[in-house]
Amino acid sequence: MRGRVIIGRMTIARNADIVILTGAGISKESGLSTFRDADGIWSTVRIEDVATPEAFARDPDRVHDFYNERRAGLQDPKIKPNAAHEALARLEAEWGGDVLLVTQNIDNLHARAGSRNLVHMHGEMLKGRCESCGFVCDWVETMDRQSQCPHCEVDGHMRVHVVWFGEMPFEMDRIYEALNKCGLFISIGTSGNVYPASGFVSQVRMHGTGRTVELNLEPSEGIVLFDEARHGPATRIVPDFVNELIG
Ligand code: BJW
Repeated sequence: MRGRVIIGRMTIARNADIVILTGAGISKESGLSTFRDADGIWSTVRIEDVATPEAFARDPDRVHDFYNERRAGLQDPKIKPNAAHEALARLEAEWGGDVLLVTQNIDNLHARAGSRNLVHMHGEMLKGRCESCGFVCDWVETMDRQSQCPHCEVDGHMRVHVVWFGEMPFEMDRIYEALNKCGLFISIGTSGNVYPASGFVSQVRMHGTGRTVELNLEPSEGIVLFDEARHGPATRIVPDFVNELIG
């Protein structure tokens, strides 16, 4: 069994490709809020007011303010990658197969921890996009209705480079291709409420051959679809699970 690792009821080849999906729970212990927990972001603002294209068309100032506050919060020196982000970067560096990290999070903590094979399927808070020419660029400052595109120089068409409800998440072809051929799918810190990410575990079960694991504070909506689960804070269960995989 030298080429394989046994985890619970699963046997994983040490060169199997891995796809990891992360959600807001992995960044909670770094000081960033989740969405649907009792103290989460959606307990203070309504989705319809800040996270749809219609909200932005109706009241751009409100939407800019919502992201300006979170953008500034993310750049607070106290907000740093935690042991879970770091463990996933170590897995990518040391595992024998490909590791693709797909995050729903719009923070930059995975990249700062050292993950490189990374897809931000819901975009990035520290980027802006011009709705006039499509140019995407780093954006660390406040954004407002007067902000100018650094590429086409048109005023007033910049928006935060994130995916709102009703919009298509990024790099879906690349993600489904990886899900269909992975040997292991790991879902971390996500409630499984938001499509299409919530469907990744079913995609692996129906179209792939991979085993499926949930690492979350508590059982998610889709818990019955996973072969294995570990429940507890990400900073404990993610490093423990990575140690089980790579020793
Ligand atoms: C811990 C922890 C600790 C806590 N340790 N764990 C009906 C009407 C209209 C639309 C739809 C509809 N039905 C379905 C849709 C589609 C819609 C959708 O899913 N809606 C549902 C709400 C019903 N989806 C979309 O519109 C998406 N696009 C789409 O579907 O395009 C069409 C298409 C795609 C693909 C193929 C074909 C067609 C776009 C969704 C965009 C989501 N955007 C947001 C905002 C992004 C920007 C921002 O951040 O402001 O993304 S919403 C928000 O939810 C954010 C998150 O990425 C996303 C997921 O949340 P997440 O990460 O799971 O957080 P929580 O809070 O829900 O869960 C945290 C978990 O962590 C919990 O389980 C805790 O227990 C746990 N936890 N502490 C470990 N210390």
